Amino acid sequence: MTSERLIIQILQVSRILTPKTGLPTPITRGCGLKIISYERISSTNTKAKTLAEKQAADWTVVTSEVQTQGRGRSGRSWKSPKGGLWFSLIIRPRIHVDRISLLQFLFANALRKGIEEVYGVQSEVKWPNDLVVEWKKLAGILIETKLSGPELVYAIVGIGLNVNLTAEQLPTGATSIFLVKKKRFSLEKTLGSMLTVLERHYETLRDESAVVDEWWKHCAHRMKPVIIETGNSRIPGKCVGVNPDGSIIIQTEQGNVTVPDGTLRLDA
Ligand code: BT5
Repeated sequence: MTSERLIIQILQVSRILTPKTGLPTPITRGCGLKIISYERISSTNTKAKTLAEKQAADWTVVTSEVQTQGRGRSGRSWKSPKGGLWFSLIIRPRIHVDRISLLQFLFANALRKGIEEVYGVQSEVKWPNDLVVEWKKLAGILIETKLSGPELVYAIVGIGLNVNLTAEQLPTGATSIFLVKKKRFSLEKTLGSMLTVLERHYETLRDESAVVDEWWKHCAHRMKPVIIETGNSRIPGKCVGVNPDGSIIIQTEQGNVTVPDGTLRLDA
């Protein structure tokens, strides 16, 4: 048997999200979290997508102890042995397609805060979707979306956080909460706490500049020399900002260049 359902749990989050004065519709309807847990599954993002297609509710969460085919961006793989938090949220925010990229900054901010509050670990954000501690990757986020014209139908927010993993279980250049704190945490309890923090941050999606400012304030490579590698080019320069559309701004000898996607390295 490759996948086994363990528990379906409802975690009632304490707050109902309400619209701020003057704004027409709430981003969410207010929600209880339904958590669907597996022992072993190919990818929580893939499973969440199937459930979203079957009209699963906003803030349904799919988690698995092990992923056999955990996914990163652009077909890369994500190592997911037992000991990490591997989960995906189905969200249906009422936002225009132009604002989808903000989700990546919003969830990175929320995850950074959750890691600080729940595990007592200070991390920084790294473009486009990582959480790092001293340049070692602690967590990654994979956001996949379905659109209908200018509307977002749903987004799957996949989060991989190395909690109790040892150095032998991790790829080079990665770290875990265990390696930083020298202690292990209950995955079940900390998932509940992390989800509460994520939900609390969700409403900040309304405020585009606050989301981007918060991200930039905690950016590991703010105003530092970096190299951005894209499919066919390598752009060295100083990182001088990010845009709400998810792109990064690099100051080069030829002027500022805006790069929509790629992999960032420090130019040591
Ligand atoms: C990411 O991709 O960082 C997004 C990772 C998202 C994983 C979650 S787990 C739950 C959900 N279900 C899924 O199937 N996926 C999501 P990217 O920026 O492309 O980084 C991928 C690269 O990170 C790999 O090529 C490795 O170099 C490295 N890597 C792989 N596993 C890692 C791990 N456990 N910790 C740190 N780095 C890792």
